[in-house]
Formats: sequence, structure tokens, C-alpha cells
Amino acid sequence: MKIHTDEITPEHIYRSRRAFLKAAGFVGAGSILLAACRGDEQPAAADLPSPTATPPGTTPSVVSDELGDVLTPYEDVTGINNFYEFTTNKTRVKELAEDFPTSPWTIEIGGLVRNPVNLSIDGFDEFGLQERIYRMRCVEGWSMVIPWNGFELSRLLALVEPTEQARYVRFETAVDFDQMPGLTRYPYPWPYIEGLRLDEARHPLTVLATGVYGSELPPQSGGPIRLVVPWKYGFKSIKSIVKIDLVEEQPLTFWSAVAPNEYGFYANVNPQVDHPRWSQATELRVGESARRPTLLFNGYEDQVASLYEGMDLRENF
Ligand SMILES: Nc1nc2c(c(=O)[nH]1)N[C@H]1C(S)=C(S)[C@@H](COP(=O)(O)O)O[C@H]1N2
Ligand SMILES: [Mo]
Repeated sequence: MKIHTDEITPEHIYRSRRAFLKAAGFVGAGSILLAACRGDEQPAAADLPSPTATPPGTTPSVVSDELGDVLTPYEDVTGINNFYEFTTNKTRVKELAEDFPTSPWTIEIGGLVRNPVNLSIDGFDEFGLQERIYRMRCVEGWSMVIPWNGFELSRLLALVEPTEQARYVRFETAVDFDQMPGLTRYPYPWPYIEGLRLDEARHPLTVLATGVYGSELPPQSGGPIRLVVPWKYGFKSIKSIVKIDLVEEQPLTFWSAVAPNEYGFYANVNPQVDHPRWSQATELRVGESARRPTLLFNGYEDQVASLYEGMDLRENF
């Protein structure tokens, strides 16, 4: 199930994507290092046609999410990416990640568990692959609707059996100096690390994705396996995972280490809690021309609000 990356992009789609990127400050930004997750540019409205629906050769079962929002085209989902290990340039991740080997692949799952395992990519199917249509809201203020294929992280956690001491899950991305030029180019605290509280990790909305649009997950999207936590800002959804550890203490995550005042551990999507340098009240959906309101917990409030009962969401941002 290989996807051809050299398909010709129809001119109008190419132009609309280009216009979006430009409007959102993704093209020709002065600062390379701080371009994306620390971008100074607040994305602005652009004059764009609406996105095309399902592209040929792919198999989502629906054309929109439960709110009626149309799926972001495959070309954009896999052509506009944040993956700093390769580059901070969103439209160049795809070409730089093209030769990143995603098979064979093993994830090591250990730490405070009764049954540590090394899982091969071929074993993931056993966890029951499902399709999940999720909104993805980047902390920078843009968003997509993406049809993932994957399985609930809770299935994997049940297999390894966390001990009573385990309170958090820590995730780690691959480090490959031959394939990832960003590792040497940007002075960041590699490897990319993310974390969830154990109850967040066990929540049925939390998935490990191994596919998108019914095809295998390409490297620029975090192939062969990445986390998807739809009610949190996109940076929590760590890509190309090689290690998962159950731990007792809240892990120091990549973006919290880089800028603790800007990126907290929880990173729940919240229109009322602004980023120190820009508002989070609205977002630009890729393919749309006007900004739309951002929803509390990215529209998953009914499912996840109870996880944070009694917590100050401003303090625990
Ligand atoms: N390892 C790793 N994971 C990562 C990132 C990254 O730079 N490295 N970027 C994050 C950010 S900021 C976002 S918005 C999403 C983007 O996912 P996408 O490119 O599939 O849309 O991946 C997240 N996961
Ligand atoms: Mo992001």
C-alpha cells in the first residue's frame, strides 16, 4: 500500500495551498529557527476555494467529521507538516522525509509495567485497527480534519499492565542523524519527547495512528506510528515513536523544555487561554478563507472535560 509521492498536483489545488501557506505566514518567513511552533506571525484570512473532498485511491468512509466539517485533502494532510527533526519548513518535510525507513520498526514499551514488550510494526494490526476522523489544531493557529487509521493506546497499555506506581506515559521519537537534518541544524533538546497523564493515555479518544486516508502512514506524517490526541494542541501528537515508558513523575516534554512559559504539559486546546504571543480564540482551517472560532478541548469537551475537573486550566495550560 505505497503512496505515490510524485503525483501531479492540479494547478488550482497547488495555488490554494500556496495562498494558504502565505496567508498563514508559512512562506517566506524571516526566522528559520522560530518559524513554526514559535512563529511570530498570526495566520491571517486568505482568499481560498474550498478544499476538494476525498482524493482518488483512498478510502475514508465519510467526507466530514461529526460537526460537518469537510476532511482536509490528502495532499494537504501529507504535504503541510510540522516535523522539526527534518525541517521547520512545512512544505519541505515531505521531500526530506521521503527516504526515512519506516520498516522494519520496533517500539520498546517498558518502565513501570509488569510485561515490557518490544513490538514490531507488523504486530500493530492485532490491536484492532479503526478509522478515526479527528480535528487537528496546531498551537500556531491552523487546523485540519484528518481521517486516521489506528488503535486505542489503551489496548497497548492493557497488554503491558502498568504497575500501581505508574502515573504518566512518556513517548520518544526516533533519532536518525543520517535521515534527519534538523537534529544537527537546530539546537533543540532532542529527542522529541511527549507525555500524557495515565488517565489521558487510557482515554478512548487517544490513539496510535499507523495510517491515514486508508493508506500506510507516510514518514512526514509520523510513520510508521504516531500518537494522536485530538483535544490537545498538535505538538502533543508525537511522531515516529520508538519508545514508550510508564513513569511516576510528569515527564519533561520537548516544547516545555524549549519554552516553558509558552508550552505547558497539558496543552489542551482552549480558546480562552492565549499563547503569550498570540490569541488562541480563532483558527484558520486549511482550505478555508476566514478564521473560525476555536472550540474548547477542540470540540471534544463532552468526552474529556471530566478528566480536568477541579483543575485550573489557566495554571495547567
Ligand atoms: N517528533 C515530532 N513530532 C511532532 C512534531 C515534531 O516536530 N517532531 N511536530 C508536532 C506539531 S507542532 C504538530 S502541529 C503535529 C503535526 O502533525 P502533521 O504534520 O501530521 O499535521 O505533529 C507534532 N508531532
Ligand atoms: Mo503544531
